[in-house]
Amino acid sequence: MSRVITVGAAQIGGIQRSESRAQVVARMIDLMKQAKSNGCDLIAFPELALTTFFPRWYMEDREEIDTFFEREMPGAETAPLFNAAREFSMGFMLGFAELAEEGGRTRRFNTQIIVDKTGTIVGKYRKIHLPGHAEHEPWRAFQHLEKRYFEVGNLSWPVNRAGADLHSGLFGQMICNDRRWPESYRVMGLQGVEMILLGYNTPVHNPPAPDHDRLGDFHNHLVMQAGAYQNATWVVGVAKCGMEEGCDMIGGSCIIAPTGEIVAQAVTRGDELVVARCDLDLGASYKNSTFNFARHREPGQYRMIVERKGAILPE
Ligand code: CDV
Repeated sequence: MSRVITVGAAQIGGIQRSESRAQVVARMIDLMKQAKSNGCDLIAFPELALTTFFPRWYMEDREEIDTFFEREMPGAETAPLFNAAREFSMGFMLGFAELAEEGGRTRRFNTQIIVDKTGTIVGKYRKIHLPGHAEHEPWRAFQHLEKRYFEVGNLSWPVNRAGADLHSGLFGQMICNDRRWPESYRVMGLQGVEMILLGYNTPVHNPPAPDHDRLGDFHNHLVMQAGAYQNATWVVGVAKCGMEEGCDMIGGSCIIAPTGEIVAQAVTRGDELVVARCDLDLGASYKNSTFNFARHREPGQYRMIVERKGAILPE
């Protein structure tokens, strides 16, 4: 039986601070309508898709910070996305700031979920590689305070089987900076992942290393293509991009096959739907040959990867 699903990478242009969630959700529903007319089974939105990328500002007032977080999912403002999923019979992936009451305390995570065609949440991931800093660094053109506003995710990288007409595909997730780390992909590769969905917000300018700025688009595709090939999986990378509150962010949303090839790519830095037909079995020949993990991996020789954090140079 064919296991082809049609996937839409729903790139979103800048969201300004003055934009309400209702306005953003309306933009997302418009992209879902386009996806419906393109026959999509699944649509993927960017990281922290419901608001502007707030970690660019230093804030101390907890009430102000929490205006960017969701206390429930779906909540009143996000319910239309779940209703559209059911109406269009289309799954979706959504990134948002999550406020959770867990273990008797309030916790804040940079979170992504996968929702199936019946509007049921079938996968949840909390970002593990949080870039940036925790304290105000006024020398920067803009802040990147993910280490201040979020805890490190505590769910590792789960791979979830999605039924309800997503061909029992094995779906994994990562968020933005995770895509630069091979460990993120490999933990899911070891669960047989067939498609990784990931959203990102990547400024063109990198304050600690401005000489990298000209390479932002190249590095974006480099890491996702390598991760796709080395783990024989589809990778769907979705940007929030363009000019947002004076901060310019890269686009380049794309759908990458397990061959490592980009099969569809955005050409704008605004709201744009990128569509591809993805055969979930395409990675099988790689998983059975070059990347037959059970046959060729040598985990006994990889101990340093989990035992050591930073590099220690030899004498
Ligand atoms: N949102 C991100 O994780 N952004 C980082 C930037 C700060 C480098 C990224 O890896 O794209």
